Amino acid sequence: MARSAETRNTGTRNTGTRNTGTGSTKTRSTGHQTLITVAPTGAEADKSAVPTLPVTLDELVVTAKECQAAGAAVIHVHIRDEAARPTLDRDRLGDTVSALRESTDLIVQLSTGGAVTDSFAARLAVLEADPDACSLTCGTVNFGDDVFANPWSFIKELYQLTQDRRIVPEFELFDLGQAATLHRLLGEFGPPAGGHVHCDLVMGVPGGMPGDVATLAAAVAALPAGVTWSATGIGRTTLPVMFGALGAGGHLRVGMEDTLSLARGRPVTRNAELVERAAELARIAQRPPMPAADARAFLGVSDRHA
Ligand code: KMH
Ligand code: ZN
Repeated sequence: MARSAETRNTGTRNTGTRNTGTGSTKTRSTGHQTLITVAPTGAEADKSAVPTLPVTLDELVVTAKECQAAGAAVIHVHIRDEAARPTLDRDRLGDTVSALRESTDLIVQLSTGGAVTDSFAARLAVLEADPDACSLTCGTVNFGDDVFANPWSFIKELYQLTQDRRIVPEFELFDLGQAATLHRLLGEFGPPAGGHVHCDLVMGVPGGMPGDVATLAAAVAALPAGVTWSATGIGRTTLPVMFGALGAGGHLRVGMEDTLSLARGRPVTRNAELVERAAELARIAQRPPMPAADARAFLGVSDRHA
């Protein structure tokens, strides 16, 4: 395999050194800042039960601006239709990418996970909206009472499309075995667009890996050498995962896709509350939020504003 160095697990991570198999080794200081991604909407929460969930384009843009001001650099986007149901409508996705680019500097990462009911074809077609980045989940996982399907055939097709279109993937891992699939993907198909591998550990999904510090450490140890990673804990696992990730040199994803409470009896009213809390903890950890411009260089996202 061409990328044996990439896929070898050397146990050294979070050093800020990238060597992702592009043929050049670049050293970047990454450990002194925290990349904060906001996932404001998701596909699961119900607007009628959570009226503060941003579901319209206007609501999403307002949320994005507030979250950028609070310290977010990336926005992980799911969109909704007129009835606030999840959709992968091509035109709506395109309008969303344009509006977010016009009104913020955030890196626009579209979800290719969609909802558990979305077809593989519709999920692949998300890339036609030409986002800066997209999520790419590295395996199938039980998802509450449902199944979030990501067979190898889909993963590799999606990955090659991201390479063709120069869209930077973020590798989402919901379970430890998905790290093995990430090794296989990089080994067989080479580095992603932008040359850098960044993962997001999505922890605490019922059916996926638990959201605790021991599992976080095991997941990080299973990643390919030289990658960077964020973590998010669903629901009550939000805080343990956030504290663990900050302590281990990782980055953070927060947002109403993942948690709807700040504490028992304190519902989230604005995504920015979650970003503000993450940013404050990052500052306490002496790793302040990474500005969007730095995040572009860090993730290898080209500046499509130019
Ligand atoms: N909504 C979940 C089924 C992603 O955005 O890529 C999948 C998900 C992952 O949220
Ligand atoms: Zn998502």
